[in-house]
Amino acid sequence: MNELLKQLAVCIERGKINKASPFPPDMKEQDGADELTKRALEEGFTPETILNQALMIGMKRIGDKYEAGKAFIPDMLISAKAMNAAMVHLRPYFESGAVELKGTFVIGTVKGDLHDIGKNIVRMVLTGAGWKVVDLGVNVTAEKFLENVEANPGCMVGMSALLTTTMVNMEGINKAIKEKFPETKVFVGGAPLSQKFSDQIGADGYFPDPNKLTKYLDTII
Ligand code: B1M
Repeated sequence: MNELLKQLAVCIERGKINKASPFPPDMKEQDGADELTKRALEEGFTPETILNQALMIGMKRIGDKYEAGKAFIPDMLISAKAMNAAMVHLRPYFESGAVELKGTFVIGTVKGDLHDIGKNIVRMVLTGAGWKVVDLGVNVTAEKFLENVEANPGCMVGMSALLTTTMVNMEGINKAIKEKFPETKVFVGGAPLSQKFSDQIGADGYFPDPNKLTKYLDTII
């Protein structure tokens, strides 16, 4: 792996936000996710490469450490902050897509779930691909989805979940949307999901990443 991307992955894993950040102490005075992402773009790495070959790798490592009992919630939080500092630089690239709008996409992380990094990336990529995105944030109830589907006739819906305990909430939300607005397409995504799960809850499809989602949406509009 390229040395710069390697270093950036370490910044995400260890929660090194920027040079000014005193945490972690052994990385004091070193560049953080902020500076290294900027440098990677300047050196010509694409936003997709930076995301997939550095940021996601760092996030996976901290998640694996947490699972193994070698890291704790504050560690995941500080990694998320470092990730957000990196995403500030990638956002304009992901969002600088078509100007003519293809339609409206309502997106949210489902009830009980506070993970929003993946959902935010999906929002940025969809915006860049020419969609008007209505982002409902995190911990979104069926009622809030319904209100926004009603307010955006003809929209499509995306639900995100990162927890096995919250992905189950998608079934009720999907059912509520389909009962009131049967024509509305509802898509799901998030690390613990699968196409099988999407089929089980009666959703219109599972997408492991935003690029596959946008490509598919282009085939159905
Ligand atoms: Co949490 N957490 N966390 N966490 N966290 C995970 C998800 C976990 C796998 C860690 C682990 O144990 N290895 C684990 C879940 C285990 C499980 O359910 N099987 C876990 C846990 C247990 C928890 C808590 C329960 C911990 C606790 O309190 N005991 C707690 C729950 C809080 C809650 O939500 N109610 C919790 C809290 C947190 C923080 C707040 C500290 C923080 C979130 C900060 C934030 O999001 N603002 C956090 C973090 C950072 C993680 C990890 C480390 C990273 C998640 C992430 O951002 N990934 C994560 C471990 C891991 O994933 N390796 C973990 C990067 C992101 C870009 O990927 O979200 O998958 P992802 O999005 C991708 C795709 O999935 C897809 O596109 C994105 C870009 O490619 N996608 C979609 C996502 N949504 C889509 C929607 C679509 C289409 C595609 O629409 C149709």
